[in-house]
Amino acid sequence: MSAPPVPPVTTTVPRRSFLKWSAAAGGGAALVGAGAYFGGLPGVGPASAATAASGLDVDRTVWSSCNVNCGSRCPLRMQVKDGRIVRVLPDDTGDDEIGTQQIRACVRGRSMRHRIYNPDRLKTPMRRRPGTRRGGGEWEEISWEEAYDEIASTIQRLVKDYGNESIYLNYGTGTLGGTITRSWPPSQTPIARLMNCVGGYLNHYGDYSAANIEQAAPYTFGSWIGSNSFDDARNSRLQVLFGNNPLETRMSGGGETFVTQRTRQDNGQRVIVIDPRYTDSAVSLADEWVPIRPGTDAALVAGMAHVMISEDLHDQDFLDTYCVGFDEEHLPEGIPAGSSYRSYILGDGPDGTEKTPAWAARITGIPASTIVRLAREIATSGPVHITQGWGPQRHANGENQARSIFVLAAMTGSIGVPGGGTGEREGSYGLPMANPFATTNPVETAISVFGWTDAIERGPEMTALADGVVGKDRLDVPIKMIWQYAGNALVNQHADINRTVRLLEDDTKCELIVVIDNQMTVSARYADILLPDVSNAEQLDVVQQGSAGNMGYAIVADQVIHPLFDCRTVYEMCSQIAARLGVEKEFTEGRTQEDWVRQVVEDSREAVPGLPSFDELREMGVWKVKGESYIGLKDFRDDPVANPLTTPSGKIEIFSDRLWEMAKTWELPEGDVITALPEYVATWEGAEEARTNAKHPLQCIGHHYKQRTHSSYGNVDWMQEAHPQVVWINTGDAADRGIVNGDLVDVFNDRGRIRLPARVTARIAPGVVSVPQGAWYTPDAQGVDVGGSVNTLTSWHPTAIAKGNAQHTTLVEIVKA
Ligand SMILES: Nc1nc2c(c(=O)[nH]1)N[C@H]1C(S)=C(S)[C@@H](COP(=O)(O)OP(=O)(O)OC[C@H]3O[C@@H](n4cnc5c(=O)[nH]c(N)nc54)[C@H](O)[C@@H]3O)O[C@H]1N2
Ligand SMILES: Nc1nc2c(c(=O)[nH]1)N[C@H]1C(S)=C(S)[C@@H](COP(=O)(O)OP(=O)(O)OC[C@H]3O[C@@H](n4cnc5c(=O)[nH]c(N)nc54)[C@H](O)[C@@H]3O)O[C@H]1N2
Ligand code: SF4
Ligand SMILES: [Mo]
Repeated sequence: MSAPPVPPVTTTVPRRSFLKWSAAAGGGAALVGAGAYFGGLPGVGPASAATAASGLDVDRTVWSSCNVNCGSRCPLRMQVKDGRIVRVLPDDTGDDEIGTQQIRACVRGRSMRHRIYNPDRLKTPMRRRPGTRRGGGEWEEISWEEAYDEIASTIQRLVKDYGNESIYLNYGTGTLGGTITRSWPPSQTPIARLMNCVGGYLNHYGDYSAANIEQAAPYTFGSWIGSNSFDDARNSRLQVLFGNNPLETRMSGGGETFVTQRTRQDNGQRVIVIDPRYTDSAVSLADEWVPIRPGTDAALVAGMAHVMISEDLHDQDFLDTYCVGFDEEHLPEGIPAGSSYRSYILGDGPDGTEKTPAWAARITGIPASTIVRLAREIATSGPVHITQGWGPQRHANGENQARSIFVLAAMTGSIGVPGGGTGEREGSYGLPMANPFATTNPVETAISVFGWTDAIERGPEMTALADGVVGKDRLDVPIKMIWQYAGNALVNQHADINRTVRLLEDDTKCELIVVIDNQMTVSARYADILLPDVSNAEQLDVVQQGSAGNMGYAIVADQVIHPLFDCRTVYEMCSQIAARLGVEKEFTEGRTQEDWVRQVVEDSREAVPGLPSFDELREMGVWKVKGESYIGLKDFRDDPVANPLTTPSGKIEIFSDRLWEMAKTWELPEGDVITALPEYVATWEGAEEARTNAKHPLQCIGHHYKQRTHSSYGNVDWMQEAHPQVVWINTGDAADRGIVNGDLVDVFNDRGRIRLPARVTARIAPGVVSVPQGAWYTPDAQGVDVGGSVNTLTSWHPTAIAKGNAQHTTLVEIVKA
């Protein structure tokens, strides 16, 4: 039997290349960024006249940016007085038109000073005091030279004893916006460049954001192709958002928050939001909110498909021409009868169950009459601007959740046309900026982004068929060293924190953990060596844009102030370690950080017509260009023969032959399944189990929240005050438990217990609670996490295909504390 298909690896084609969905920058690029650079600290940035732009008495105003991973990316103008940042102002270039809009920073970016000057700032290199427990909080200050020596000699020892695959670069997106300072994808980080000079490191594929949809999409579409960009909703009468909350997850005033609201305002399309929560996006955009039980979108789609098929409302021509597996006439060869989606819906498949609206209603919690009405409206308003966020896929059945929404897009014939959509997350215009700093990893072995704790615990037991190891049938060695640069996934952002912490406390397993951060984060507590990085206001970089509809932009974020304390740049750290490993020349190529930044801009000018020179860009701060709207799969729709998809059939695969094979060959834990069709699958700790689990009957999700970008900004006083950490609970569920708004409550399951105030609200579906993700794990003496991190409750259990994170699939109970 031939080797089973493995999930496509995303290490070589980073996911953030989604941002380059649309092709090249349009000709005749309009130059709209014309802000002034008022810079000039002696020895910091180029010298020019001091200006007081805001009326505040300041020495100068310097362009910087906010580089965290919120999907947006905002220029910031930082005002300096006596060497200290005293005020942070937003972009003042562009206008209020889509494509040239101002990129106004959100409340987090505006509070940046409180992150830069935070009491948690790391000041000097530190080492866990020898002989003490990892995570015990006992540190000794060491010199940079000692830190470099110890790291370099340990790398040499581990490479010799275990090989390069024992060294892992953990996920971290704290400086995602940077280029030389970029912390993800691992292949583009300075740490990767360093490790590649000495033989490489163990790769990961996927990311915590979208692991499941990324691996699922290729089975349907051949690759990740994105849905139509949000500005394209202007061509639609109806927009449907499945678990997509741009008003909170794309908060930049120059990003999707602006684009969605402005498009709705101009065009007046009807908007339906399907989400367990009445989100900020639903509040501002939606005509209708459809509360759904988490993890049940595939059942909702099936129920709607039943209505469409019964009433002949679906686009049969589209399905016949462009798709495989919708009906029996279009199944791949050799597949048994009854395997089509139509048969699944009508009860002619192996399970013999008709997926009626009443069937779907029982699972989703949405009334059958609503499902019928939605199906009719969605089927007859075409094309429908249809997108999903990444909430639906961050579930135990996340791959099928994602794929089912693609089927809805196909059944309505909305794919590849203006005003339509593929059902994926919205696409967005992006500039194909070059990155001459990135190098290639000689090691090809990769694990899923979510699999690293397993790789520490039982590395050599992990295989391709059971654990999704790629590039090898089985890992040779466990992880022995972790680099955690600008990330908090070592503890706080990974699942089941109590279990992770127990694993990390054993330093005979993973022998060296190096954390490079600028705050004493939850992950930093578990370092052996802690290296204090500068903030991005303390160094120069070129910053890549975030999602902003059909606008592209680039920022030169200048050095605003001198490094605080004894902090150093990651470029310097890596150069120094490289020197000790005998590869300094290979690492630096004789260049300074500024040389590299200049090179990035220079090398990008060919692919990005109109991009100013580095010096011009530095003056301007931000450069914007209006691009085209993105229409996912337009070429394929226009001519499916000339432009086939990269699926085996060249078509949209509603039934996937490859998944059919994998279902037979992959070794899955009891209860986990892979299905060739995007069926609704009841999973561990899912909606079905909630009904029968007397101990933990509530479904707990963890939405992305305004206070923070993940854990970043979580220690900022202003943000804590503006948007406190609370658990959302439905009014009825609260009443059943004697809980009133503001009560301190315990949320718990067998993995852990957190304590935080309750937000009693009708804005969340009954039976569902949401603990905004990213709060800082803070166990008290009894082990109760009084910081309220949802990952104290979540599970390590990976998803079936992607082996990804299912951090929105968790059952809990709540009591008054
Ligand atoms: N339960 C649950 N867990 C989740 C999620 C969920 O929905 N639910 N979401 C997941 C997702 S989508 C993601 S992307 C991950 C995010 O997980 P991470 O990528 O770990 O994101 P952050 O928590 O923001 O951590 C970024 C770190 O970078 C640091 N940092 C910021 N700026 C700098 C800098 O200039 N230099 C250095 N060296 N460090 C810097 C910050 O202090 C912070 O510690 O979390 C995942 N975890
Ligand atoms: N303010 C802020 N913005 C952020 C971030 C942040 O931490 N804070 N993180 C950024 C990052 S890295 C990422 S990856 C994105 C994450 O973006 P998403 O993954 O899209 O964000 P989530 O809040 O996890 O989920 C979106 C919505 O899905 C809903 N949802 C959960 N489960 C289901 C389900 O089963 N079905 C349906 N229909 N809906 C469901 C949630 O209630 C939520 O409103 O956000 C980015 N933007
Ligand atoms: S957190 Fe995101 S939206 Fe807010 S300022 Fe930073 S980049 Fe902009
Ligand atoms: Mo993410």
